[in-house]
Amino acid sequence: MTDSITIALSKGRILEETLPLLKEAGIELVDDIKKSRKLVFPTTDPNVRILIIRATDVPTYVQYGGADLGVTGKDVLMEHGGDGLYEPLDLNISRCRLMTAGPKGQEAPQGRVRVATKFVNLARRYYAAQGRQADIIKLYGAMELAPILGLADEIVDIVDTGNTLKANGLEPRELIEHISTRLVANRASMKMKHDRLQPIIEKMGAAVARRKNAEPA
Ligand code: PRT
Ligand code: MG
Repeated sequence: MTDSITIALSKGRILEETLPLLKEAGIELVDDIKKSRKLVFPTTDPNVRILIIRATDVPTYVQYGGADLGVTGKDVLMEHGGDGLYEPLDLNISRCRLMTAGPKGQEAPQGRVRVATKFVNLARRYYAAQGRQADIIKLYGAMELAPILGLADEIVDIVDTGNTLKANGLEPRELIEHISTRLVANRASMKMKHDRLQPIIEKMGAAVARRKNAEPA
């Protein structure tokens, strides 16, 4: 049905900041998600349902049309690649930086560098663009351990306060990209369901703008 809309949200830290923005677009969850084991949730709009899935799965669901809209980090989108996706809105939430990092006081090696990360595609592109030879080692978490245990010379990871790096004897080296959470849309849905999606995008955009205006200068 071209009238019903599915929105894929990332569980975890992004979710809490996303729900108020959706609410300002007139979409509210009916259930208490903390008490539920459901994956698909009805909303106060009978034509809108919400999926709550892993951040890294959001681009895939939206790309293949399993969801019309999605909310996920720019880091996840850069790693996934943009095929089949529009990115109509920067939600300006869960902001952080994607950086390289290594042992404190130590310089990156001159020749080949061993890099541990969960962002393998992104890291490969970054080091290639820098003209640096890199062996990329895929990890699924706790990247900070890799340099300590001699697995890698550097990591590519998300940095916010820098406390995690510091606590593990690492320091940030190069900034790869400023990251924030984005609204993405399926390309076919943007055409077929334009009249349904456009008002949601506009209202969320207005909610983001109101927050920006309320921020201290
Ligand atoms: O948990 P799961 O494996 O499913 O995925 P995830 O850990 O990527 O999800 P989640 O919910 O933790 O993060 C989702 C998104 O939040 C990311 O894709 C980023 O776009 C955004 N974000 C914002 C962050 C952070 N800030 C952040 N600080 N994601 C992760 N971190 C982690 C980082 O990996 C590191 O371990 O926090 C640590 C660094 O924080 P500081 O403050 O110590 O520097
Ligand atoms: Mg996590």
